[in-house]
Amino acid sequence: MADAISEKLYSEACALLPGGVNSPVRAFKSVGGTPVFVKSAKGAYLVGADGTEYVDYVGSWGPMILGHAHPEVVAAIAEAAANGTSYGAPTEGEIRMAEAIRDAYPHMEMSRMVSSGTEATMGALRLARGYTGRNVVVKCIGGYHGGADYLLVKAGSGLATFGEPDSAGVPPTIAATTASIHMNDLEAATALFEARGAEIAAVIVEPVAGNMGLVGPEPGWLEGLKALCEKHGALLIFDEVMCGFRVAYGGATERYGVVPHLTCLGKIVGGGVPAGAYGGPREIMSRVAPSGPVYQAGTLSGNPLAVAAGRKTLALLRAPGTYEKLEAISAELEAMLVAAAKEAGVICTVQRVGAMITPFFHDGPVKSWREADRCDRAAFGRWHAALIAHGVHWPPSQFEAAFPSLAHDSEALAKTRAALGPAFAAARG
Ligand code: KE4
Repeated sequence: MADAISEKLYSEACALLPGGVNSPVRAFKSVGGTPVFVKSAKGAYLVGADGTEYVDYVGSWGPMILGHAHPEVVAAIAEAAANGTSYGAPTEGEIRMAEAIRDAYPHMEMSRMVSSGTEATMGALRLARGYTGRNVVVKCIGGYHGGADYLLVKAGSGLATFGEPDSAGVPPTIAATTASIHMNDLEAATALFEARGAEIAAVIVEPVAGNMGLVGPEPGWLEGLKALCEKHGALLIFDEVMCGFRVAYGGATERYGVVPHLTCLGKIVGGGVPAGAYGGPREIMSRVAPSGPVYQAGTLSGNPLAVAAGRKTLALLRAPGTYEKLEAISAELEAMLVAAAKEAGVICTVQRVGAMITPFFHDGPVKSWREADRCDRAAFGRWHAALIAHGVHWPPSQFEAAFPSLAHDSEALAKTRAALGPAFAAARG
């Protein structure tokens, strides 16, 4: 239950913004109740409209890996802003940003900055279609890659069939160019390629999925997808918008050692300022306008504020010991969740890869949407409401990952631990 001020603000917002929000998941629709309106944030904490302090695990859905309002990131943004917020002309900073991306992801010899993860995946997929001359893209059921029409697609009646719109406004002819398979189902991927391989431009996957809840790649999944793409002349695209710079400095590619043909980045790459990027080998990226025929553009792409925030964030993440510290924090959170669920006698499978974590109210491992879809959504909703009531701001959906940060110190974790008891008691119903 949110505070009275958030309630009032929400009713005002609903008169002016669809669902009272500027992005659907923020509306708490899948968990019920009113969203907390945020007044400020610092480190591991949000301050709600009524002054209530929350330990925050949404972290702006991933960007705030350093914690909110990191003083060096804020200073970098302020310094850049004093020199102008956007020029619409090239800057040296964009070169240094592309170098920093290449240092983390060596296969990204060239990259193009954009202003969101959606733009990054749209750019990469148009490039894959332009590069291969093919039209079909393949995604995972339960995978999310932003709001492009052909990505808002649900699986057809059978597996590996072509998509049907998963949103109003998406023409069936567009949805039909997208095929869906279950994550970690290499058999389905192989069958699809054998049936339609010559038409497939790209497979786009979250190598570590966060948008069906946290689901990691089974051994051989990523390697198998790459082999299929190479065999059939398609491109493998890793959508690392969420897991990039989070599951390792070099993301899933560093963690699992599988190098895709193209990578999409977002969230952390902009340090909390709107930004995204896509990139890969020069041989592919040189097809992007103006050096090649694949058009893609953006007024604020690579703007000085995003570049300043992104470069400072990546520089701070390169500090020695960063990912060991993040791993220790995330492992402690995982242990707390497991212990509290056990203590309450609640069936809950906690899954984690690095600093991405989800408690699934499901008996047994979740390896794809097949299992995720069988979670007890009502139990998660009760659990989430109790966390909010006890000062912990957790992603408001069973099908999202939570994002511990480097700012989640022992005090923040202790406050979280104290809230988990009541939360799992509420989940038990
Ligand atoms: P944006 O256009 O929202 O910056 O990025 C789209 C996107 C692309 N790829 C992946 C793997 C993503 O997770 C996202 C966006 N993630 C959601 C969280 N599930 C953002 C939160 C929201 O939609 O408000």
